[in-house]
Order: sequence, then structure tokens, then C-alpha cells
Amino acid sequence: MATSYQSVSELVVTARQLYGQVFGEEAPRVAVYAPGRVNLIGEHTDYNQGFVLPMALPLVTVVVGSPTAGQDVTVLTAAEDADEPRRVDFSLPTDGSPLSPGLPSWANYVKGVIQHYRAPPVSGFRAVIASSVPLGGGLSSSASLEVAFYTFLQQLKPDDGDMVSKAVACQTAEHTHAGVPCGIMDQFVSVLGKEGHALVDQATPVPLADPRLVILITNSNVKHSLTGSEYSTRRRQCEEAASILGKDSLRDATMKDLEEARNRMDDVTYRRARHVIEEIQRTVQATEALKRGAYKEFGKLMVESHNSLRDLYEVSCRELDELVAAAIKVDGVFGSRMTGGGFGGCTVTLLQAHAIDMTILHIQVNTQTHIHIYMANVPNVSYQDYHQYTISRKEAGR
Ligand code: GAF
Repeated sequence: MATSYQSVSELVVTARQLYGQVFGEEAPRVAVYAPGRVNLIGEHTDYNQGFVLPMALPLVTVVVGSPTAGQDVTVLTAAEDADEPRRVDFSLPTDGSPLSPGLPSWANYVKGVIQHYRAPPVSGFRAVIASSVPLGGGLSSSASLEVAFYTFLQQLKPDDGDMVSKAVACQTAEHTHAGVPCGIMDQFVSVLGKEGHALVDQATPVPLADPRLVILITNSNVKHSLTGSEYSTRRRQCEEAASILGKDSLRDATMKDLEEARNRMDDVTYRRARHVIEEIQRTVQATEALKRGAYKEFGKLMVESHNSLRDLYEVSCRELDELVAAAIKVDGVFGSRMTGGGFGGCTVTLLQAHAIDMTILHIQVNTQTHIHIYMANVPNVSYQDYHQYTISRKEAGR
């Protein structure tokens, strides 16, 4: 089965068309993009200072636009969402007051990034967003929008170009303007993802470009939202567990520490902490397995990770469980798990390339959900010089 997402160039065309229709003027001067991600293992570990193993995807968010004179900003999104207007207009404060979040909610990512951009003041612009990252699909649609927008601002007025602070600024934007106390994984991999690699411990690339492998991403179409209380509740429970254990974070805790302190915490706090401590260990083992090409071992750890997210961390849902259960029955599948924050979104499955058709068929026949499937054949997009897809003046028709 072929991939079913729009390429970067197609998204740029979509965004430029909308720009032309709305502003009826010359083509936008800048076009940038940033990728979404899939996390292979290491879930809900990042805000516990633990390990993660995400990879950047060919699903991306594109921003095109041009600067304007003055302080006025207009941003449009090509994304279909009947609940929210697709256009937002606002003025950049000139008196140093903060740019407050409001409606539409998608614009809060833009406002947050402007607020935390490291080369203020930002001046006015018009921009259009187009994305192939499914919204609420657990593949980092938010982080890819933040990072793409940050890159857009860099094109209008360069900052000092430090990639790590760029990721941190985007994470801060999500905290202050979207109200999600997320970890740093998504913004990091969107900024630093490298072709044919997964990233462990936030920044060390691990080669993952075996042509015999396929990474299959299956969307349950249950839209998740991390802006509700569940994500922040999990984070708070982890902090409470670390504090009972007398540690700065759960990364510093062992299962022995946890068992010794078991009678000093309630059962829920114990189960949350156990997931995190064991998931950090699993991620270390899985990374070593990946380096050795021990895919069976990797797959087994993926399934253990899913079960732990389902039973101990309680962030899975019936549809995700069904997708995983269906996938792992197929010959040639190494492992499968939910990916991202949970409460809906996608599963990720590691399998032998020859088993792809059978796996997709089996999942479709055996799950009640109508699913969208994306296939990431690992080394298919270059992220070496990603982000900047600058349209030359000639191409822009000027
Ligand atoms: C979301 C968050 F944004 C990440 O920081 C991470 O915590 C993830 O959920 C769970 O692993 O994507």
C-alpha cells in the first residue's frame, strides 16, 4: 500500500494557493517546514528526565508567508476543522505586554512562539499553514507547527540559531499558550531529527535505515487532546512519586527504591512510577537491541511498553488496544504499541517489509475502526537541511 500523505512540495502549493486567494497579491516570500514524529518507545518518560526513541516523519507542517509593514499579523490555516475559524488577525503589542492566548485555539501555538521567539521584537506578517500531520493523532502536530513557525520567524528576522534553545522556546510556547505541560521530546525531534535515525536521550541519533524494515503508523482516528487534565495529572503523579522517593526525578529511581517505598504511596502513584521506571529501562534495552539489529527483542519491548501504558499508566483506549492486538498476530510483525501522549491517536508497528500488505489487511479486517494508514519506510525524507524550503524569487514569480 502506498503512503497516503501530501509531500512537502504539495503542501507548499496548497498553502501558496490559499495565500494568493486571500491576499490577492504576490506569492509569499518564505516557505518553511518542520516534521511531526513517531515515538518508537519511551513514552511519558521525557518529563521524568528519562529516555525516548522518536524519529522525525515525512508528515510535516508547512508555513508560507511574507513580512508586512507595521504590527498586524494575519494567519490562515488550510486545515479543515469545522469548529474553528480558519483565519486569525491580531496586532503585536508595542508596549512589551504579552501576547495572550485566546480563540481560535490553533492560533495559540503561533502566539506562543512569537512570545518566546529569541530575537524580539517580531514585526507584522501574513502567513498560511498547511500540514500533513494529523491533528490530535499523537504524531506531534503541535510541535511541528511550533517549530515550523519558529523557523518562519527566523527567516523574517534571524536569531542566534541555537537549535536546543529553539526547541526549548517552542516547548515553553506550548506550556504558556496551549496549557500543556509537555516534555521536550516532540520539539527536540522536530528540530533535530535526522534522516534514517531515531533520537535517543533527546539528541543522540541511532541509525535506523534497514531496508528490510517498515514502520507502520496506524491512526485509530480517536482524536486525543492533551489540553485536558489527564496529561498534567500524570505529570503531577510522577513528581509526587519522585518526591516520596527523595529523588529529583524518576530517572534517578530504581524498582528497588520503589518497592521499598510502596507502603508510603497510594496504589495509583505506585503504578504510574512503576511504568516510568520500567519504561526508561525498556528504552535503554530497546536502543541497544536496535543497534544490534535484534528486532525481535525490540518488538517484544514495544509490546511490553504498550501493556504498561494500558495497565499501569492508563493512557491507552480500546481502539488502540485493538490495533495493537491485531498487528502482533501477523507473521513478520516484531512489535506494536500506542505512540505519543495516548487517549487516542496512533499506534506504531515494527515489521518486516515483506509482511506489510498482510499486516494492513489483517488490521483492517480485525478492527472495527475505520483507519488511516501511513507507512514510513524509514529513510525516505532528508532532514539534513530540513526546515528551510525557501522559494527563490524567480519561483515565487517576481
Ligand atoms: C506528548 C508530549 F508532548 C511529549 O512531551 C511526551 O510526554 C509524550 O506526550 C508522551 O511520551 O507528545
